[in-house]
Amino acid sequence: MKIITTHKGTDFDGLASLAAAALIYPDARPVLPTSVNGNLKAFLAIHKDLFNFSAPGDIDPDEVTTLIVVDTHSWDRLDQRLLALSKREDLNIIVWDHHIKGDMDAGEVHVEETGAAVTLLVREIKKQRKLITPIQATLFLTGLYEDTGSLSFPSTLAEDAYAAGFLLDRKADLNILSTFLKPAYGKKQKDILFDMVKAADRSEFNGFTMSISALEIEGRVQNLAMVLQMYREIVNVDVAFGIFKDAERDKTMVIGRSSVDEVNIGFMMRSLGGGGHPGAGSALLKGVRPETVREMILELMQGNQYSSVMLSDIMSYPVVTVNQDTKIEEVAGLLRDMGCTGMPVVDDNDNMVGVISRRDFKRVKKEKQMQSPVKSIMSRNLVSISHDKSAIEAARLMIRHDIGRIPVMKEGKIIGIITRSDAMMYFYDLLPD
Ligand SMILES: [Mn+2]
Repeated sequence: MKIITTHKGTDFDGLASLAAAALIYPDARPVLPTSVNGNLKAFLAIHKDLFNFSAPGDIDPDEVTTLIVVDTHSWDRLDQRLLALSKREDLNIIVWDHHIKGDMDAGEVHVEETGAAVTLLVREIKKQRKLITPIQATLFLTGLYEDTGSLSFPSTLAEDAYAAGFLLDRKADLNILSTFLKPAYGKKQKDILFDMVKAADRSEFNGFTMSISALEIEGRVQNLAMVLQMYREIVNVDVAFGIFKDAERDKTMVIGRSSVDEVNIGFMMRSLGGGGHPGAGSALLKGVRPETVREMILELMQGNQYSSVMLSDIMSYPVVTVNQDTKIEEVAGLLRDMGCTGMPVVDDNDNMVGVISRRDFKRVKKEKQMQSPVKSIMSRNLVSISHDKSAIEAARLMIRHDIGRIPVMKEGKIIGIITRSDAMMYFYDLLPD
């Protein structure tokens, strides 16, 4: 006998993955763990007859030849009545999961770090051209939205969005889905907020108030950003950070909110590998202790004391320059090897005397000209910008002179280069919520 099961305390992603796997393996019996989470009970109360789920007690472990597990692959997360299977050496195990960690020794493994496990199964259903009903599509999308915060969590991949698109195309019903999905501010969020407020600290930092709250959470919690926003208002500080440690997955979510110009959250979160804009941002860290994150935040706060961003913060460096006497042939090779479209040209004292870019090479008419010094074809149009200017000023210069790279100068020397992509990265992060 083949069976399919998922983790106990089953959530929508687990249930959706179970139902989806039942379509992929029609000869296997789907087994729903005895304990399921609260909002799933409400869903099952109405829909149970649609799915032919067995209870773990109905299964004789000795008869199981193949075990298909979805949305987990850790033995201790299975229903207790199925644990006897972990002793079986002849058992064929197939895994579909989006958690990287697990201790099941599977013969067939489909593990990818997608936002939801059901994404992997929906992709397979699509590939096999299986038909699904609108109700199945609705359940799958509910699981997908629950685990990805409606595609808003940083863990969301393009794959999740493709799966969501497919399910909407198969008539997933968003009205039904929103009835069963947890409200944005539910019991879990309330408990977390209360714990944060109970332990709240408040400190002064260079003229504004701030609070950092660190807390352990269990599993994925939606809308932590909203919880932090409420926390900031209740504790009444200018800047608030939440450090949420999910011990089980060994991941720490850092969320920041700021209402003062002096603290640019987007910058700080980018330094931690995340993103955001000046007022709000987040980062997801792996295997880092909350105390370390707190220290990192404090350190970043020290280095974050400016009201506007200077070019030196967003420019690219170090800059590769070429001497004006370098042969054109050599410069062409250099540009090709480095994959850049141009570079500044300097004299023997490192003063900028021009810029060479790919379009200047059109001036080369004869092969032997490749042996001439680069100064013979470089552009002498010296556009540069001082390091203390803003990104907006750099963008204006790029438009006015139709150039994509501007050397950034400090005391007459080139210290970096600002490119179109540097400027774009900056502006995109400035976009409001
Ligand atoms: Mn999941």
